[in-house]
Amino acid sequence: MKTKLPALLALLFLILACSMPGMTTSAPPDMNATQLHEAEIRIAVAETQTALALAQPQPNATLVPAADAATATPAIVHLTTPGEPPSFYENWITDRDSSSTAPQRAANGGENFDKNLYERPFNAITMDIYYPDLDIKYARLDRGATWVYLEIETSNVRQSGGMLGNYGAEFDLDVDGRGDWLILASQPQATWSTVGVRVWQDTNNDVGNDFSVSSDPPQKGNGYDLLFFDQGNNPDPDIAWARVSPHNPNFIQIAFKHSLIANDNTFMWGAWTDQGVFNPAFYDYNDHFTHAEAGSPLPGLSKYYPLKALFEVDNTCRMSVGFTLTGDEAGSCPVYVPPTAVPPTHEPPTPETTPTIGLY
Ligand SMILES: [Ca+2]
Ligand SMILES: [Ca+2]
Ligand SMILES: [Ca+2]
Ligand SMILES: [Ca+2]
Repeated sequence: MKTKLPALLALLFLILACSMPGMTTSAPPDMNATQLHEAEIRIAVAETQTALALAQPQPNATLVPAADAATATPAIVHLTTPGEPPSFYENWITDRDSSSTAPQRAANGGENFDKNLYERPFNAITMDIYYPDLDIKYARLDRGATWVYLEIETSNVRQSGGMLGNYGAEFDLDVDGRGDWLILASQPQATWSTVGVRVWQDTNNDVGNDFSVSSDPPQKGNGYDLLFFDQGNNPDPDIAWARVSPHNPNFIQIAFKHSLIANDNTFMWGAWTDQGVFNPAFYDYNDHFTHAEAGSPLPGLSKYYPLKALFEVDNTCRMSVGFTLTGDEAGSCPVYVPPTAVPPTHEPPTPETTPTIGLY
């Protein structure tokens, strides 16, 4: 037996060498049985470690395809950037400022759930957080040669600083009370950018359910169903932009190409901030939620107070562009005399106890 050991050693190491890339092919000539056993153990351990290593997820193997995919995504190349909005906007909407009633955990009017009008810049249930950057005070619009400019003036920047909600407007091109386009910009930055800017379209005219503007849950349709423009991802990457006004940190400015709305010059529009639900497929919210589900920001409506499923949202009544508002249009703002005068200082009528015409 002992005389055959060198031959066996040579054969074993030859086999192992063939199965272990990188292993030396030369076996020590004077290795005894104990040394041979130790060598076998070391080789077995090495093989096990190699097998375990191969069985581990290969970080580089998984990261490389992701990196390749990212590299393969075509970069968005912008050709046209908005200029400066006008110093005077052709169209104005006023909205209630709830900063003064926030300590009472209440909206300062401007809420009519049954007519799709909300004043809810608060968190749900406790209503102990008031978001001044979600509280619209004014909204303005102006049509330029290429761009339509919007400016949304909020009560203030968020307590933690900045404008951290989603800001935009809804457009009803055929004045039937059903919104046709919705633009919302998330957390706009200091300079014009398409990052966070999205445009939705309602392609089957079911925003508003059976009765436009008026609350008639349950919602049967799919609301805004087409994400038409997603942060520059569109054949035209320059359709819609947003920024914080360089002149005021609590003003949001949005610019979109007039061609987005087929250069329409007679339409209705209203402004939105939407953080809590932020789901265009649920528009109109007063069709998706019942009043009881949505809650109310008005303590006087004890049946519904406080805010529940519909929260951290504000919108305005709708103003006309290209024609004189009569006040009878669905979702219309009340008609003032003169209509573009300084915002009224009188107290508004009590919501939901007076005709809609006086609410805004
Ligand atoms: Ca408001
Ligand atoms: Ca419409
Ligand atoms: Ca409706
Ligand atoms: Ca739809």
